[in-house]
Amino acid sequence: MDNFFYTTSIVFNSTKILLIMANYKNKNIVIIGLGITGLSCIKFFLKRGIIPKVIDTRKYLIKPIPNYIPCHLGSINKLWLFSAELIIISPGLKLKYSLLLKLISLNIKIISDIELFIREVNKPIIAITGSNGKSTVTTLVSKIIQSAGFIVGVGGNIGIPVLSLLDQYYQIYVIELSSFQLEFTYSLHAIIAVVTNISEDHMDYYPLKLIEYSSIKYKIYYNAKYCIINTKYYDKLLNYNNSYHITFGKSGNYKINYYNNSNWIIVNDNLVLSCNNLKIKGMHNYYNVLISLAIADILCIPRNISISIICAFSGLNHRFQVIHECNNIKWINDSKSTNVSSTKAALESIIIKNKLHLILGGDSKLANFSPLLPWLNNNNIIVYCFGKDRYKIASLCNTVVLANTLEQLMYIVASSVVQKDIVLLSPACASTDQFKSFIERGELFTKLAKTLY
Ligand code: UMA
Ligand code: ADP
Repeated sequence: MDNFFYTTSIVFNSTKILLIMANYKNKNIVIIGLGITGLSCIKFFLKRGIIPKVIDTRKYLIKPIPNYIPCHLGSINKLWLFSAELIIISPGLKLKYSLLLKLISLNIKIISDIELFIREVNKPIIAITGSNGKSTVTTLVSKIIQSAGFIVGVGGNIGIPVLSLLDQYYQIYVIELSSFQLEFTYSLHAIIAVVTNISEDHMDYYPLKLIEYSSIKYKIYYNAKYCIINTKYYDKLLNYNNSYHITFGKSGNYKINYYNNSNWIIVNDNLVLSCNNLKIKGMHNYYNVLISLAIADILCIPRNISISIICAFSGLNHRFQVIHECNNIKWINDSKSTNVSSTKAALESIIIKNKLHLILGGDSKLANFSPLLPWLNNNNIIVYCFGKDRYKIASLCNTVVLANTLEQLMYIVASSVVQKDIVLLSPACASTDQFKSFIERGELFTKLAKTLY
């Protein structure tokens, strides 16, 4: 088994793919949610000569739609739902469980845009989910595949609705999937599937908490040919018998070991690359590299290509990114940290020379912040909290600086920092209580860091 990555040649077009060319003609179809997903679904059906009904609980449209499409705004139109044959649900829309159960009991099919997409494509899909690291791995993997000469379609939760990928020719797809997208996806048969890691997130949405959330994430492995599995969870996943298993983590086929004063990427016990050669830093990012290399190896991409792309990759914006350095003070934007474990990963990656100014806050999604306790009560760390759940986080700290908004806090931070300090925005919360997205939050932090200091 050790050598199978290198002896198995994967010819993309020969991958066994279950093609379900669904026929939607004359069906009563309802799309719920009119964000970028809903709009891509409308386009999908109109192209096939089908006019769906559309619903959004918001009172306004983010983009105009043709006026011949029946459109219900401001609430859920239950009459439309109960008379539908097929419902396409957007990931940001959470229907009440009781309503979902009733619809399912009436044999009304509820699917995601991902399900629509899978039914249309006949090229291999690499599917990536997890609590953190999805976008980083999705980006790195697609860069490697592209450098190897393949035309790669990248989409999903990363911000590009998958249905928009149908407009062009691709040889392979790299798709990032959220738990909300996986929940209503049934026909996925990825050539390679990975769950990067599992930690608490979106606990406001899952009544059965982590068990429910993680079992939805693991759906990605059903019918996958190669399952890349974090050794931490391997025991729970032994029943995926019909696929090849490749493990990564502290141990496994792909692992990180400390050797000769440096962390090393090790593959099947062979030293492959010193982490000193990487631009992205932190153990969490080294794990992202392990996954990306494992995927590239399965695809038989020459190692020299994979390694040169991995070494050149400097990470994505808003993910643990130094955005300003002045007077020996570093400002780090980690606005994409929307849960506790990504903030923990950031804190574990920082070497504090003087003081760390840690900015937290936003919508916690019912998170438990206790894993951050060692940092919340550390004499070298000054904690600042803002946003909707600031008091919840503050209740765990001995001392804390509080303000309603990020902007107010930034004025206080800028007047307190001295040489060798680090300022870290790693909020551990969603941004949506005060911002359109993590991007807007990160951009405000960057602008204020550069103008106030
Ligand atoms: N909304 C309503 N009423 C509705 C429909 C939506 O109030 O009827 C609200 C939602 O609560 C949400 C917002 O509108 O706050 C957007 O929801 P949406 O389903 O319309 O979202 P889209 O614009 O289609 O974007 C979605 C994903 N958004 C969510 O899952 C919230 C995007 O992931 C994804 O990039 C896009 O589809 C393409 O696949 C974003 C995200 O935040 C980046 N994902 C979460 C995460 O990463 O933690 C899961
Ligand atoms: P996702 O798409 O899953 O949200 P991103 O790659 O966008 O993941 O990173 C989101 C946040 O998680 C950032 O703060 C980033 O620094 C952190 N992060 C990235 N990879 C990991 C990982 N493997 N484990 C923990 N945190 C991570």
